[in-house]
This record gives sequence, C-alpha cells and structure tokens, in this order.
Amino acid sequence: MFERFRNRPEQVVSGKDRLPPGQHEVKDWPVLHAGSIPSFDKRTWDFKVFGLVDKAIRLTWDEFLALPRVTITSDIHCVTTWSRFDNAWEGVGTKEILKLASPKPEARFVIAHCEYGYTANLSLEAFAGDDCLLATHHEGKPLAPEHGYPLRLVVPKFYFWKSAKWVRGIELLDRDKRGFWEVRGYSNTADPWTEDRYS
Ligand SMILES: Nc1nc2c(c(=O)[nH]1)N[C@H]1C(S)=C(S)[C@@H](COP(=O)(O)O)O[C@H]1N2
Ligand SMILES: [Mo]
Repeated sequence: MFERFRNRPEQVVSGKDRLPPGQHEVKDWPVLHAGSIPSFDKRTWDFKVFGLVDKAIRLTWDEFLALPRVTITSDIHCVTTWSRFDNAWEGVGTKEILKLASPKPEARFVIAHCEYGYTANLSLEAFAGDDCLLATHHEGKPLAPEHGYPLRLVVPKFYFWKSAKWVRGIELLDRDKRGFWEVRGYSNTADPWTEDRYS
C-alpha cells in the first residue's frame, strides 16, 4: 500500500508555495527535544491505548509490527523555522489504532504519552487525519534513536512538536489537556500556515 499526501492537498505545491510563512527549507534533519534519548528494550516496551475507549489496548513490539502498515510522504515544519520536504514515513495509520481501540462517543481529544513523561495534545479529529501515522521507519530505514526510535507520532499539518518521539501510549479524553510544550508557551493549535507559533 502506498499513499501520498501533502500537508495541503488543495494547494498547488511548487517552489516557495510549499513553504509556510516564516519558514526556510533545509536538506538535513535537525534534532530537537527536551532531555535525553531513551533506550529501547523490546522485552519491556509496550504501546497502550487507553482512556475513553471501548477496548483498552496493550501491544508488544512484535504485535505492533504485525498491524497493517502504510507509507505516507509529508513535509515537516518546525516552529524554529526549518521545513523539510518529502519525508517518506512508514508505520501504522492512526486510524488503524483507533479502529482497534474503538473510542467512546464522548472522546474528543488525544494525548500522546512518551518516554520520560513528554506529552503532546491534539484533537481526536486532527489525530485521526488520513496523513497521520505512528511511524517506525523514515526513508525506508528504522527511525534513528534521536528521531524517535522505535516509534513516533507524525501529524504533518501541525508544527513538528506535535509529532511526539518515543511514543508509548495514546490516551483519549473528553476535554483538551495541554501537553509538554503547550504549557511552556507554544501554541495549542500549532498551524504553520497561519504562523500560529506561540500563545
Ligand atoms: N518525546 C519527545 N518528542 C518530541 C520532543 C521532545 O522533547 N520529546 N520535541 C518535539 C519538538 S519541539 C520537535 S521540533 C520535534 C523534533 O523532531 P526531530 O528531532 O526528529 O527533528 O520533536 C518533537 N517531539
Ligand atoms: Mo520544536
């Protein structure tokens, strides 16, 4: 299965039209995060979906890898003004995860929970986007440790801090609860096209 998405499918994508205001294109891939890079141990790693769901889920690494997979190409826009085009991600679509857990009707928000307590919050609608996935691979190779190995969320339509690295769980809630950067002054909505950087 190969699906191709752009951040703005309705927009003509060429040259500078692909760059949101105040961004510049980079060819390398900067590394940005708070704290240190966690280690991965397949024997203790798990992935949970919990909160307002009909079926709470706990998957081992092997079980996660056995889920149906997608490949999605998207652009990265970091709030620190760099953008990186055409990132080929591979992993499990967020829709697939939601299908397994079956959110309750009152679930409207999501928190990605990561190693060391990092969190990122999203509306359920944004999380469930066709271009969103829990990625294990980038450009055909497992994610590098500094980019989120073994698993990161990718939500292309928002600044990249919403794309949480080293994800271990997804919580469904009926109300919005600000994440790690959102309580430290970053915008809650994070739309690169309106330069919604800080709140
Ligand atoms: N777990 C975790 N994920 C995180 C962060 C973090 O501090 N911890 N930082 C975010 C921020 S601010 C950015 S810009 C991107 C950077 O991803 P990259 O290092 O792969 O470019 O990761 C996001 N995901
Ligand atoms: Mo960032």
